[in-house]
Amino acid sequence: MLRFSDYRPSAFQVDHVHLQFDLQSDHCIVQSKIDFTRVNDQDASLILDGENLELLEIRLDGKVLTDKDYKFNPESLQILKRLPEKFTLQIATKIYPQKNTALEGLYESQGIFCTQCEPQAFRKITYFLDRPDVMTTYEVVIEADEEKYPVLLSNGNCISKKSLGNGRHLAQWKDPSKKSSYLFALVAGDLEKIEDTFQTKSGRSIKLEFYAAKGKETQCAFAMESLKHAMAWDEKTFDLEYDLDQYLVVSIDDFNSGAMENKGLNVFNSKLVLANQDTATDEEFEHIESVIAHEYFHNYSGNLVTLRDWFNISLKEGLTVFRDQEFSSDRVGRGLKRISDVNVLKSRQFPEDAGPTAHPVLPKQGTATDNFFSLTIYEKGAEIIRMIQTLLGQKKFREILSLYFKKFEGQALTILDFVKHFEVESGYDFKNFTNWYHLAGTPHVHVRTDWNEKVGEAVLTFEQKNDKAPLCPVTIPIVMSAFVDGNQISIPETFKNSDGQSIYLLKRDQQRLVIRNLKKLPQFSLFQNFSAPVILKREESLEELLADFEVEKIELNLFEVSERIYSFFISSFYGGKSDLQHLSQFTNALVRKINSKELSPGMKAKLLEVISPEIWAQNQKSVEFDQLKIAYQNFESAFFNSQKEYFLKSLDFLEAIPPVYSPENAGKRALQMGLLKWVSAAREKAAFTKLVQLCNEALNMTYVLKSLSLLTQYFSDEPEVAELHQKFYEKWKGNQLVLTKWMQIQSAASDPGSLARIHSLMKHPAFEKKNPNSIYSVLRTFGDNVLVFHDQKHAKENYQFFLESMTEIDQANPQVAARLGSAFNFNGLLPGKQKTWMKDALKSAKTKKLSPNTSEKIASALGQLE
Ligand code: HT7
Ligand code: ZN
Repeated sequence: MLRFSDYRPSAFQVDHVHLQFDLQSDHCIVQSKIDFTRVNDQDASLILDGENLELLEIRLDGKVLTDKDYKFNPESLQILKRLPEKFTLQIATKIYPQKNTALEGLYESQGIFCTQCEPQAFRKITYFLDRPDVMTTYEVVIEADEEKYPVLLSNGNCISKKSLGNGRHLAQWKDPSKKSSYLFALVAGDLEKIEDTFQTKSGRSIKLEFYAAKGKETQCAFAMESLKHAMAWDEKTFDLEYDLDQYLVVSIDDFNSGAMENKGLNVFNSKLVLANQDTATDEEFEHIESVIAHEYFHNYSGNLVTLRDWFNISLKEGLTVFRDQEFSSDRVGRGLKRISDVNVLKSRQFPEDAGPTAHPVLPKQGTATDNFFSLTIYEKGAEIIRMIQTLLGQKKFREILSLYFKKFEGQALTILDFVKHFEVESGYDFKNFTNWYHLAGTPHVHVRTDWNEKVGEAVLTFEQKNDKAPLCPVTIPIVMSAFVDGNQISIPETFKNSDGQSIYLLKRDQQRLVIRNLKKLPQFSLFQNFSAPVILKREESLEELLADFEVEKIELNLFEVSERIYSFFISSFYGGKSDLQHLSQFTNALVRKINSKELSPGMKAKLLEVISPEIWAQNQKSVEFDQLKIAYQNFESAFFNSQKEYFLKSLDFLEAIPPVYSPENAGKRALQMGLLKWVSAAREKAAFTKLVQLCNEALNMTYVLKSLSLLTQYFSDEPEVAELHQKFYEKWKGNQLVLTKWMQIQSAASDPGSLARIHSLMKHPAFEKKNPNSIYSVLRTFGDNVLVFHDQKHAKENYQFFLESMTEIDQANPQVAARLGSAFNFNGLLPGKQKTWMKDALKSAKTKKLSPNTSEKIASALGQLE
């Protein structure tokens, strides 16, 4: 078990490291030369991390060590000899990248060598002090076959390249910046590139290069533009200029996660860097822009100011997510971006925080460091940073953050150092606030409004409760305003941040806010822009919500009002009732909003989205998912029928929007397809015709994929749908990225034959057993599809099949297998039978030989059910 409290500073510092890689057809020899200095603890011996390494030789200050001088086991290498103050170790090891299916350390993907060292896989390459607080400079020599691997890359600058005359060549790279070992990278392959430059604020010219397998490099053009936007944004917003002379990005097909911010040499999952109009959807363009920015922003938040240890990972991840969210807000629109970020938080992070693997943003312990890369660390971590911004106001916050990067460059910090910096610079007391970092679980905030007409007094009663941390209140900033007859009134007990927002602080379990001298009960707008990551329960009637829907001006809050209205209807259909009168009142108001000019098309599309089952379920104690599925179906047809004519008329479009991606075009397309979804959900013939037409004729992947997805979801019985699938497959047979999306829409559909379809997808030639994208697109989509996965009729088989697949994948790739564990987040809500079936499937999985990553996920899922 890893424990936060076990942290000790390293007794040795690394002054410099030189690495030599000899890449051969079935192995690689790695020779390291590491200069050490003892920095404290005169008696400590040197213990280096290493995993699955074949040790060939060790030299201390040039002299070969004998096996009496050192001790090694599968996890470490200890030097037993007394070490001087300063010394150099040379270590030769042999590794097998071609056999590396875990995709950690050095591995080969489709003929390209590449590395993934975060968090602790540098130790799979060579023996080292593989911990983020050991930062040093690197020099790297790569030798490989000249024809097969003409491109040889590492961090920093290429200082020489030469042919060795025997069919092999070498390249030498030097990284002038000190970095942690998790940021080391090497790539070798037959790659092509596109190039550009970025002129920094101070006038330096930075060389930008994107590499991909031959023929695919032109698909990096959008990502290149995104990078330039991100570089300019970080200069403008935080006065952060890129520090090296070049910035390289490589696209790789087999990659466990989205991308990696290695210093000066990012490695990207090809799905997050390759895009063109024919093959990528609007959502993907948006996602690519934000991930390119995220990895670039890590250059400061992570690489230059790094983390002391892996418990503090949110220091860089939470902060970098916050930074990429802010960047994307400026690119695509603040309101829409906030809606989609809050949606990720509510539909994915909240379930994680309520599920078996719930943990604080600053965890105290863990089994597998890999499992720390959670939605909680990333998304909740970003929300905590956002609350700090809310408390101080954006201007002040940005000044202090900018200072943080300057002050701590080259250092390894903790989250509490970060908060301390804000405390010192702002004078704000964050003492109680830091509980957000230490507690697991999402606080539920209950708000009641009481109105005493006689004395003209309104009382807001707030209560916070967190099942995972009872009796531990957190400081919750509630950004709020109140209106009487449309005029804003001032609210007592609030303070204003530097942006002029009024903030009420909920610090205790229960608080009352009394507003006196009123003629009328005000209309309150609470938690503006989702000012704290809480589950809000407001005692309010559908009438009140419908009234709010008419007047709410903040996009995020308007969306949330619509979400709560949808929730009301789903609950009544789930309870076997329907409320058609209110439904038509809502859809009339919705149609008015869609027809008006006050909202953007993208925002109108958002209002057409029904609350997701994952979010709806959050206020329940137990859920019969099959009944919930029926409730959704019944609601969908009632919703359509209440505006049948309007929806049918909305189909009069084919593709009037230019196919090119832009946030505006994306919003317009989203609205068209949002309307078409409702007609499809009612299984109207007109929708079918339209979808087939779009599928056959549209020039843009957003239309094609969305149409095929709606056809699969609502018209799977029509023989034409199978033909369209076949046609799609034939057309895109050579393009694995497109086929991954194609498999995903099939896996996401919720008709009764789901498991059979998952089986056949996994046998389909499009499914690549060892490719993480393939696995995620089929299995993770299936496991996270709550209405299908937990359906009573099929749950038993679903669970068994899912866990068998998970444990099989674990043999080859533990990180990917463990990530499938998100399927267990709803276990706490399952009805009795499903609980038993899930327990049985988990127990049988537990008997297999599992990696620490997967075993931790399975054990906690089981623990929650027992
Ligand atoms: N910092 C990167 C994390 C990452 C990762 C973590 C575990 C296993 C594989 C991984 N690949 C990349 C990505 C990021 O947050 O920017
Ligand atoms: Zn990151």
